[in-house]
Amino acid sequence: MSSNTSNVALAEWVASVARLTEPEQIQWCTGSATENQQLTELLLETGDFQALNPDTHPGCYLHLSNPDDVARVEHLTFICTPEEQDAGPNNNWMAPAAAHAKIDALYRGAMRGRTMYVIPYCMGPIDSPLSRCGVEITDSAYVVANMRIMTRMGTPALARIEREGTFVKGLHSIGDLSPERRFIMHFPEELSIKSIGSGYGGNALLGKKCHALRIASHQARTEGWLAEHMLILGLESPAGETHYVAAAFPSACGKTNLAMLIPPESYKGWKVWTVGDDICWMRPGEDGRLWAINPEAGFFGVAPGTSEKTNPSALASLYKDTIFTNVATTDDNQPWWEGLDDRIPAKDWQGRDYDPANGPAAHPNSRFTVSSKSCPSYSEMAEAPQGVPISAIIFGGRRERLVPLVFEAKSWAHGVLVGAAMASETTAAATGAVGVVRRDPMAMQPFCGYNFADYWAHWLSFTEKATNLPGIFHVNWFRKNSAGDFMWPGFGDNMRVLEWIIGRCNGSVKANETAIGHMPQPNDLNLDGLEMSTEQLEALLAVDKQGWLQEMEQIAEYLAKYGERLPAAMQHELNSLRASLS
Ligand code: GTP
Ligand code: SPV
Ligand code: MN
Repeated sequence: MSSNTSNVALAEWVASVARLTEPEQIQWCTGSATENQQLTELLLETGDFQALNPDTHPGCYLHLSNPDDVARVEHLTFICTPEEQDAGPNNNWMAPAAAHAKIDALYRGAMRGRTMYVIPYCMGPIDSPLSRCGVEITDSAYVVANMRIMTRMGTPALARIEREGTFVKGLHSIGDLSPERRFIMHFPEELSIKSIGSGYGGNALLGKKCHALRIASHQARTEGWLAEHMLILGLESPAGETHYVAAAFPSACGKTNLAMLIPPESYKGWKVWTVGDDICWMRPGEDGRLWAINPEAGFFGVAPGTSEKTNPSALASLYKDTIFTNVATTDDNQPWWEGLDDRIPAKDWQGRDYDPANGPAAHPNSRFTVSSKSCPSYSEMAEAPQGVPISAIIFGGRRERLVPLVFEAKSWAHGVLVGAAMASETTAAATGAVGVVRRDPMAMQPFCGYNFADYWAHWLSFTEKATNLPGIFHVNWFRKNSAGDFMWPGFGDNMRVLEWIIGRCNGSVKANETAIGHMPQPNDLNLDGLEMSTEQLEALLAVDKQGWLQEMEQIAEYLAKYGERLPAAMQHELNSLRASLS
């Protein structure tokens, strides 16, 4: 065993997991091309992969998951801290000893007849001081194939682990895929994760939500940085100046799309560069600014709605070396999903002949896994060890009503309240009802590895940690009119809002002072080439004081759940907002 690594803790952990799960063999992953080739052949043999049309989509494969295993499972996700209060009202909690006992019983013999893969990985550029390493043990070859795209996986990561001596331990088994025996457990104090019973996305690719958000948020708090559910983009102006922006929207609310935005035709010379589409790790630099890296190396993006019109850069990335999960296929075996184009699919996401009576052809949470380097807007800065300096932080959600197109927080503390007060209609990214408004502070409700009250206190503490903090903004692309249509065109046209935001950051545009924050006056937004009536725009920028007062009551009620632990500054911000509204 010890011949595979000089790190004794790693060798011992792998040996102990093997004793518990009893795999037929153990394979240490190097990340090499040969290894990936062999893995792909195996996945094709077992039927876990179907090759897609090699002429149109070389190196692309389709994976159809168990129909009971199609999204994250928040009710089966636990934070296991010694004290329940440390997990907070925002998390399901289990005592560590009870959690280990419960899940270890399910792991006993779970890998019999299977290969146990040991995947060393690095979250973030391999030579960045902001990056962190982990090792995932899994019995799913599909997980290995995805982790190879989503992280820096293999020999260089193992070398870093052996140099540094620390790593996050992630144990994953698909178990019997039964939702009754499915758990996603996190032990922040032990820097470890145990997941069983699901092979899907955030449940199984442990580097992503489990490590880079739940465990990392805990590490970030103790070490003075932030681990956030945010995209990172670079906005280059015609003058060649680039501003970096981080934005937190809940799952399936537009991060991948905004990160790859293509400006409207009237925006000659403007360009958006993609640094990341889902996760952002930020820490104060010596210059007092926040510097951010994308800990991931690939995109695990929502397929439905991705088209030449909405997100051409994403689409252009998907013609080679992509894993598609739960999409439909056309009669010539190309991947297909709702919103792609008007072709009629031949097979649905369960491999059945397509019949509209069975619902959408592609599962609403169907996804593509692709290297970020395949994206035409890929930013070389995604490899920069020091990260990129953040000029603005944007929060946003899906809100049919009330919440205007954009507003700017009056201060960092006000911005923290704006983030904490976020709400959004639920989506197919997690199991459960879709379209229900729920509180999703900083888009982290499913992902914060500790008590939100302590998390907000941590956010508030950045005024003491950094002297040049980014501005904080809130956007809503999803307002609807009485006919149920989106009032804002969204997608590429979101550039118009980004321009205003950058203008605010460098002091070149003015703003209206309103009760909820700073807002553009209608003619501050560049609407060249857009057909939009003055009434429509005014409606998008209106502040409905009565509606906001009601919203404040709901926010107050929500925050009250955190009791004594809620930072006093949050209550203070809330009180002053209410005062300005009445
Ligand atoms: P996760 O990967 O789950 O974290 O999702 P995400 O936040 O990256 O969301 P994504 O960009 O994949 O968008 C999800 C859905 O929202 C897709 O179906 C998009 O087409 C749609 N969407 C994205 N941006 C906009 C927008 O500006 N307006 C409208 N109306 N829809 C949008
Ligand atoms: C999300 O749900 O926010 C995702 C997809 O990015 S998953 O990796 O499944 O969490
Ligand atoms: Mn996400």
